Amino acid sequence: MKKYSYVTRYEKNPILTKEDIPYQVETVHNAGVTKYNGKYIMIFRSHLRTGRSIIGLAESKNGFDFDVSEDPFMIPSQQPFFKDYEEYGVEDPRISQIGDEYYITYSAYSKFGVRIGLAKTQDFQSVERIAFITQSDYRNTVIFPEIINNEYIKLDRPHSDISPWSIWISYSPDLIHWGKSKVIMKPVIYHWDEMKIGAGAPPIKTKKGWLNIYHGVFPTMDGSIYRLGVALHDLKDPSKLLGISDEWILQPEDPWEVTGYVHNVVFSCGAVPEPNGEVKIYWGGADTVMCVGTAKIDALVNLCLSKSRDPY
Ligand code: BMA
Repeated sequence: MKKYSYVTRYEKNPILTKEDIPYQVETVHNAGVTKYNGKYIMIFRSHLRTGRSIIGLAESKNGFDFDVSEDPFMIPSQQPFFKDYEEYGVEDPRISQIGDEYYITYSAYSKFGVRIGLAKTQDFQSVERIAFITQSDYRNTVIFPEIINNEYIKLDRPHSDISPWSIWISYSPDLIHWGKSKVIMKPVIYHWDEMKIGAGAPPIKTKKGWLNIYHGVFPTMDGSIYRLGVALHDLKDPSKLLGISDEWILQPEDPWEVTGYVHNVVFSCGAVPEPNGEVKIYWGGADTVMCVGTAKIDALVNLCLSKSRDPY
């Protein structure tokens, strides 16, 4: 039978489970991944038995076999101010390299809601908090890995009852002060991502546009299904959507994606483009384990352009 798959799963998935972690955790999922010094660095979320999350670090020579660091990489901050907004945990990190700096966006949970923290590192040994770059209730924030028209650009996903879980764009001169925000993409009824959408990996530059690997949620009588899809943003004006694939590229199918801490979830925070035209896509399976697969960047771009739905 012909296989209609855009993403080829790595045959040895899952690539990281809680058994691989040298400290006590219950899950390993939703990791940001980047290349640093010729290696792949993964920073992943883990639930503790308190139900709160921390972020660990692993590294790899080939992007498939990862060694985990002895200690967590980010735990809720004890610094004044940051402390107030991270008390309930740090989640779902994404990494964007701009020049020599690696910027990390993460969800910070506290009794005041969930907002997005921005931190930076140059060596993945120490990490410095910069600012919170949203109020609450925001998640799924990615920063474009390039300054465009003299501005930093981010996508994020505020929630409101009138316009639930849509993707917005904002601009900043310094990564701290953000403005000119506008909505660019919404979940649309009777499509695979009709309930919620959110940017996944930081956008990847291609010849035809910025490729945004995002997640879409579909409600069923058996709960929600988290899948991955793709959208293409204009290179010079990323607020302009050139195409949004009306088909998902990955859905929960392997046993560790279908069953786990939260069943029926594939959720990506990181993808690494390779010189051979492929992209390694990393995703959390059922909020429990880490998985990886490869896709052809051209095929994903063509999918956005050839089977497109309207942005809202
Ligand atoms: C979202 C976030 C993600 C998680 C997903 C599925 O709301 O909490 O971190 O992977 O739900 O549970």
